[in-house]
Amino acid sequence: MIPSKFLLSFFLAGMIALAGCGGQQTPPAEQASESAAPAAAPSAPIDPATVGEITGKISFQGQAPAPVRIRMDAVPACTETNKEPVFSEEVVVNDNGTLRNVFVYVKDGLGDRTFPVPSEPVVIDQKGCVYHPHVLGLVAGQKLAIKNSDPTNHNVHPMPAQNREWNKSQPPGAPDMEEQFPRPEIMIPVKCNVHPWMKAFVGVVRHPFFAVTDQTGTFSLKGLPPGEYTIEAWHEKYGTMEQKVTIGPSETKAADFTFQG
Ligand SMILES: [Cu+2]
Repeated sequence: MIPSKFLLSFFLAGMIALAGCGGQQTPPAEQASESAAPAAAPSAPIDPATVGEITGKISFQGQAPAPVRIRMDAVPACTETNKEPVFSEEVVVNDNGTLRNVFVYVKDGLGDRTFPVPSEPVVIDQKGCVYHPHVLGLVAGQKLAIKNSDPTNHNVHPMPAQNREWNKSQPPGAPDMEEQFPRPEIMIPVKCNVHPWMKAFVGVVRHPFFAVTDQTGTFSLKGLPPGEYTIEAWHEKYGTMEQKVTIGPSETKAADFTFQG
């Protein structure tokens, strides 16, 4: 006697075959999930209850280079704004032995998560023929508002590799320029075609986890979901360093870097 289970599966197989012949194009289950995967894999939502933080200090080791004074005496419109001598910001070693103007960001580990672009612009000002700030970060697509606070003409000229290059003149009193960089890029140098000493660097990332070190030489990347991250620290003269940091739910971990002078 043929077991009834066998008969049942035989019957079901026949039904499926018939359904297939009847033109009802129902793909097998595995195939369906496979083909839907790329589009349907939504970025895992970030649970605010379990987010953590990566903090760190960017130390400088070695002999700090002597400050380099910027000579702009030939341009009165630049000097009259600056009551004090102006020094290059290429290397700024803080009093506590840390390094300023280091761009620190999550290089890897966020998977396919997407993040909203902040509606507030990031502001860069040209004042005393110096860019303020010298190093800044943006989310890809976020607006960059460029001010000219000087009584002289500037020519803003970003030189990206991944984004579109442009250069635009901004006369004194002109309204702020609003620009954006749609693609992530570490880092975009910005120069002024009129004043050769003017330099700034813009870091463009696709998420909000970045920071620029100030006079404390420290950084903090808050609101990170638990995970394993690659953190990169970039400096315009000393290059890049990276390290892996794993944070568990609600954990704070340190990622310190030391740049060699
Ligand atoms: Cu200029």
